[in-house]
Amino acid sequence: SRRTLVLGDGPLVETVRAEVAQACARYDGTVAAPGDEADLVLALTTATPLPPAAQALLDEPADAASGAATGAASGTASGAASGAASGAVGGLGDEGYVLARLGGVTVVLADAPAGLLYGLFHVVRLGEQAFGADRPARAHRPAMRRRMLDHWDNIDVHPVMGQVERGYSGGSIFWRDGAAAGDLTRVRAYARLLAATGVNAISVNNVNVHATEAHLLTDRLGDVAAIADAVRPYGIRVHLSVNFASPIALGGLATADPLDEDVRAWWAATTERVYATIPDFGGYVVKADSEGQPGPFAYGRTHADGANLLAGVLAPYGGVVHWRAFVYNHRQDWRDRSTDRARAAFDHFAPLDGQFHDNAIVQVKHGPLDFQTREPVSPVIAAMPATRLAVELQVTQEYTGQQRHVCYLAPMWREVLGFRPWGQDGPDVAALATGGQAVSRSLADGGRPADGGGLADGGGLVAVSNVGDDRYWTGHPLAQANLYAFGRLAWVPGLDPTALLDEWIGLTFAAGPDREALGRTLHEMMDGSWRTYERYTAPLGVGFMVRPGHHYGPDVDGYEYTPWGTYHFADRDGVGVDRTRATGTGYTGQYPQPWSEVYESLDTCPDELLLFFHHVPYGHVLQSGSTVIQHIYDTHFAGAEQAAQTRLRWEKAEGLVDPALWARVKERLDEQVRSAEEWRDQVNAYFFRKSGVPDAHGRRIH
Ligand code: BDP
Repeated sequence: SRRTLVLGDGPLVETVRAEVAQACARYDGTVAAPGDEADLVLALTTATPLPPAAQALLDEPADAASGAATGAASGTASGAASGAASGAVGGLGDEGYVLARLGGVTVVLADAPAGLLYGLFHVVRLGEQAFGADRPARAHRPAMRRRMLDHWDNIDVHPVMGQVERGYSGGSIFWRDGAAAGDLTRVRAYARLLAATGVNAISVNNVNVHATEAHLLTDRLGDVAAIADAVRPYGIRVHLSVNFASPIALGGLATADPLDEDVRAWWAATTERVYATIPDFGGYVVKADSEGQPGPFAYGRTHADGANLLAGVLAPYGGVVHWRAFVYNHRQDWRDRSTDRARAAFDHFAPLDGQFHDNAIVQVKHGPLDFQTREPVSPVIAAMPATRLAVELQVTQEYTGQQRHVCYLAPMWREVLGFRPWGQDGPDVAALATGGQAVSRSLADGGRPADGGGLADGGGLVAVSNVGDDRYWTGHPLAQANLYAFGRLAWVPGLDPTALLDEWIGLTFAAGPDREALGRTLHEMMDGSWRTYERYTAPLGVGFMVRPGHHYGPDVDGYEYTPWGTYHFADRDGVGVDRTRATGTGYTGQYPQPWSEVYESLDTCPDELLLFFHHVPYGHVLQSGSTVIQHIYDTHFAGAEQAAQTRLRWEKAEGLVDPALWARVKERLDEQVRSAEEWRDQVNAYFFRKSGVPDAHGRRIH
């Protein structure tokens, strides 16, 4: 039995104490008192007297940080920066900690209580390993300062979108029957779950702020405060999505013009009340001038004007505004081939670089379109060196199988985070979201952070949550891995997605004699599942062959003649969107070199993005050696086949796992196999009929 000692004061330290007491009760451990012998010491550096092992740590310098082990491995700015900051205890920041095993004692030391909490969860991740051989002291700090989940939850059940927009896990954990959920047990459990992954911020309502939800800012603020109280013990701060037209809708003003004095006064007074109620409130999230939401365009103002209005009123309290760059015309004319939705965010935002206040974070979707299975990285991320940018991912699987299909997304996110907009010698996306571009660029040029440790603050990482009141949290139990991986990547962006998957499997299915066999099965089912999904859905980066509205399942021409700007332009000769400078929309010009050239040229454009950038004949030969049409057939047959194999693996695992969980996954896999075949048959038939080219292997195309 393990003896654990916790030293320090403050509410978060109380959380650590409670966690330890609970674990001791479950695993037959003991809560030690100061002066007792202990196997595990969790202590604030300010606690006195520290036990000898902890004191020894304070006297010795620790290894350079692994907070951005990323970095260390891949040479990014985040790695270089944390290396530059001394690894010694001290300078760990609000959330960092040092972990070591010295003379038979495992020690976690932190300067601030949140660090102790994250250190405890690190010990939990290690399990018995934490008590093995001596381990040198290592400092761990989060790469991203803000690691945030946005909930697209409504209080009311929306007639079209349901309660959770793009939610596939039941109802909201925050809201029920048109009001706040009375019992916050679930919310507390969620906070604990998130803290264990490293997430430290949530936004509690939909970015499409409907009438009822708008009131969360004013007369329903108490409900937000209750959520803040429930998640605070786990180091999580609450943010709110607000409607840009609130001064009109809630304040009775005639305008929401960001430069109007009364509008500013209304926001200032409202924000003052918010902070009087929730002193550690995180800030506002805004979707403006996008898909029908109000915004500054109505008053002839820019998005910088809009964002700065809110940044200005939040600044006195240390709050931030997350201003989304997802702005485009959703009523475009499909006949007009010169309008390219992929260009929109850059065209709107890049010219505003340098105009945003320090506490205005421009939140950019990782791809230029909309969370497709395969997109290039958004060029906005490299285009605003004087702006704090957050990168937005979608954990909820709107376009990747809606939590009915197995689709482990960390490999995709890792590709996004590892993308280097200026080529191999430049910083990657993780470094830009971590440290801000100015710093990253100077590092790329061989420089160092000015004071040997102080990084400019990037905007961090944000994702749309996939959680609901479902028994397994995420509908598909295996979709939990995406939630877990998001938090871990926001803390250490360089983590290997496969190792992360195994970590999640090990922690989630920890018990039982069949643990290893089950682990192997899950690994095989999940590791390549994103690529499998890609194979049987829209080909070669062309995207959006989904059913309009709910976006589930194939609909080859579903969006082709609509105003949404998401087209594939398939005809009898070829398919794909010409986004070149030479003959197309010029989108490739939004990238710096070398990508601008790489994407422009048919010879160098990566196969998986070919149809995103080029319109080509069906007989065009890919770098893989296959033609486009044959690639479509081959991948669709293979993808559907792989889905069937995934189900087979699970069928063989019956009995290795809780029967109810097994049945839930099985039911989802049945649907995945059905849906994958539907995708295969529709996409193959469509391209066969368009092109008239038969399958080289003579397989039957329906
Ligand atoms: C799209 C979703 C829509 C969201 C929108 C957004 O279909 O429900 O409101 O993104 O990010 O992908 O605002």
